[in-house]
Amino acid sequence: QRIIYLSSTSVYGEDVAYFEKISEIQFEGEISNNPLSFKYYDENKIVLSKTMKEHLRFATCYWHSFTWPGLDPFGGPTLNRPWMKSGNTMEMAELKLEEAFDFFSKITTPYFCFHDRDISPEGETYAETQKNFFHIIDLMEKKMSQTGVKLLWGTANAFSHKRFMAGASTNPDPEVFAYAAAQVKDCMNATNRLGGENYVLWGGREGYETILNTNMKIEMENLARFLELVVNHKHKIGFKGQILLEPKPHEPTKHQYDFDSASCLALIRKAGLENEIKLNIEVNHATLSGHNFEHEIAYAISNNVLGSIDINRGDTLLGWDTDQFPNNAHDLLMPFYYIFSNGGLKQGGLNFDAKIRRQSIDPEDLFYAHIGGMDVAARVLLAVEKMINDKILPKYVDDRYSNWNNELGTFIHDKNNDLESIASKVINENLEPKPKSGQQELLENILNKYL
Ligand code: XLS
Ligand code: NI
Ligand code: NI
Repeated sequence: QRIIYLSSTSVYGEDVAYFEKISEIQFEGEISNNPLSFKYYDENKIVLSKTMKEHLRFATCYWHSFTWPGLDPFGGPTLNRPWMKSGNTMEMAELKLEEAFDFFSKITTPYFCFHDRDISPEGETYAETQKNFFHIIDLMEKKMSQTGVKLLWGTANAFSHKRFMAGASTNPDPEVFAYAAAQVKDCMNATNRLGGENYVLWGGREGYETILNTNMKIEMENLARFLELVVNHKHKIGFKGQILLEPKPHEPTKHQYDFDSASCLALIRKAGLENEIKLNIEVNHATLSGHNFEHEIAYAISNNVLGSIDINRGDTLLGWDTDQFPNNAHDLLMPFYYIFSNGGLKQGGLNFDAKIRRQSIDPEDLFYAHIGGMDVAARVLLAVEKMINDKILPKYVDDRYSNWNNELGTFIHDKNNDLESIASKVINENLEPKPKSGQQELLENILNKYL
């Protein structure tokens, strides 16, 4: 059921379907040799009392998969997509929408995510940009109801255009702040209209290159003000989704205020919005910040700010955001264990903020990439189910902290006590802590059996 859009026929002379040769991807199981089938992701399979589809909540992303043309710092586009042939025009935007929804349906991710600038081009003025955007949003609303594909989150791109070269909400020029505010307002309204379950803020250039020209205090106060405006707008329009902040340590800017989960939480607290904003944690951003993914997940869960996940991976030999599709089960095991033993993704999901390599130029490559990512996540979910049911890890952890339930633990937390009364216990009761093994190798060996 292809929608009739303004003008693609005038560009091609026919109705072109880029993914025409590929049909909907089916679960065929481990025995199948068909590369265009799922080996582990069986969307209706029940795991931990819900279907895989309900747990994993996969989303395809519009930007890396449909907007990025294969550029790298040394070379131009390699991906010769029909919707890129005549530049960033409205005709191309309509065609891209058509092809993107064809892909979403065939790969069977129940969700997608987009930036405002992925789906429609900028005009000469903001008013024209806005008109372009809402024209595509109208068509998108139709495609969503035709296909049943839902929106995990929307976001505004306030980092690509040169007006944002010194940041968006942290720009020294308030006109840039206002411009970003206009974009975010429109994108939140669109996300709300499309029934999006979250709205993401990724800073992009909310940081600085050199302190020589930077007033950090003003920049951080303005960023906090921006967060406050976003939350107020959410309530004004009655948006039911979660507002999420996405940490990233650097790239594009050298120092980013949203460096990691902890820095983001500090910003959220600076704005007094700890009950309003959660985090969208990305694997490759975690590793670039010098943490691993499980640390970022555990930090967010421990502080009740886990919102959603951008699921990709980096390359240990390359020091930048390679945004590759996940394919390493070991790296996902502990993060998924934390997530699914703490209530799962809830309103969040697993967004493939991941791109194929620039040499992967065939239509099938985009399918292989997503199939691999979905299969590895499904495999890890199955392993996590066993881990949770076996209850081995909690036994070790609970045991390690069990003395906190005893008299001394209670005494320390009693607000009537102070450093002096605690210290006097050491002398009066002759306390002499006995070191205990952390048993790391034993626990690592236990993990192995689940993979
Ligand atoms: C870039 C970010 C970006 C956000 C959305 O590194 O991951 O893709 O997810 O703006
Ligand atoms: Ni991301
Ligand atoms: Ni990334």
